[in-house]
Amino acid sequence: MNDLLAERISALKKQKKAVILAHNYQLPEIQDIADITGDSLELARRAMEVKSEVIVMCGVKFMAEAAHILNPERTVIMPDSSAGCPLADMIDHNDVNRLKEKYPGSPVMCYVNSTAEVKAASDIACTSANAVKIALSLKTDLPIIFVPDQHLGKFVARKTGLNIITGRGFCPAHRNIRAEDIASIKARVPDALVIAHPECTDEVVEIADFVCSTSQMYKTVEDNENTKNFIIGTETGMLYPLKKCFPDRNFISPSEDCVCKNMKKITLESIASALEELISREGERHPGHQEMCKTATPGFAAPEGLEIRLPEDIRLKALGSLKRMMEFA
Ligand code: CIZ
Repeated sequence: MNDLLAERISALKKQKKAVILAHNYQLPEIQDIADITGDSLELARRAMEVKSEVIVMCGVKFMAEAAHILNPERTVIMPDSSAGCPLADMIDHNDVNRLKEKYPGSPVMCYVNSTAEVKAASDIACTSANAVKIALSLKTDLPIIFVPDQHLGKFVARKTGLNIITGRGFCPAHRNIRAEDIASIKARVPDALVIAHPECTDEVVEIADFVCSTSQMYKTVEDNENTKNFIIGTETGMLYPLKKCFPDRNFISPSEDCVCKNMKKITLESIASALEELISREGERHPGHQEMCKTATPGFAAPEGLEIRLPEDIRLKALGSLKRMMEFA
């Protein structure tokens, strides 16, 4: 069944000159058919290099927005546009503006897991892979405003010693990882090293041997060549690419509940249907769509609800934050 769908997607991809980008947290079968996999930083970077007409973003909405912001001449679609990020939606640009009023002159750093409006209201974006480096580069005596993730913000504050005012957001999936579950696995597998994502709670981060982004987890496993067992404190999807890369190691998830339901909304069926819908609508124009599509492929109209496209003023302001971040990529 999956093989048939994969073949169908491959033919549709050729027909539509599409490239498939998939986040590390996607279902295994999606990672297997993707042209590019990685964390949000890698996906954003690779989206900028893409020459294909269509980018199919298999991730959550802020990732598709980032691909569009960085690459407006491509058509960016999401196979399921209801795949949002609860963390990103915990703050809006009004909250950022209120913080700016409260801390005048303070630089605003936003985690890439944020809406385009929040990025547009911020000075610089960051991912968990470069947040520490970016915070240190800000060279300010004022407090740094960090939104929306409180746990990543606190992690950066601890690592840098900087005064960081954090938002109150959190990732509901990472909150399901509990320090006591890690401790009970360690009791059974005492040699296991704990690698945790900085979106985890403070208690988990405290007992972890390493705290890093998903892309940095590969390097951590590689560097610890004599270790067989690793407890991976992040979304369970990450175990699949780690096992693929290091088949001789064991990766243990501390919680079966550390699952991002939004990431799992994208299926092979939804990718095939999205591409089919694009093809069937080719050449059509929806009323009022022409203006929105003026940077898209000529003669091409992406179905409403599938294509991610932002008002140009927001896109340009958010581009500033993302471009400044890319200098640290
Ligand atoms: O930055 C990302 O892609 C996320 C959400 C996690 C990570 O560290 O890779």
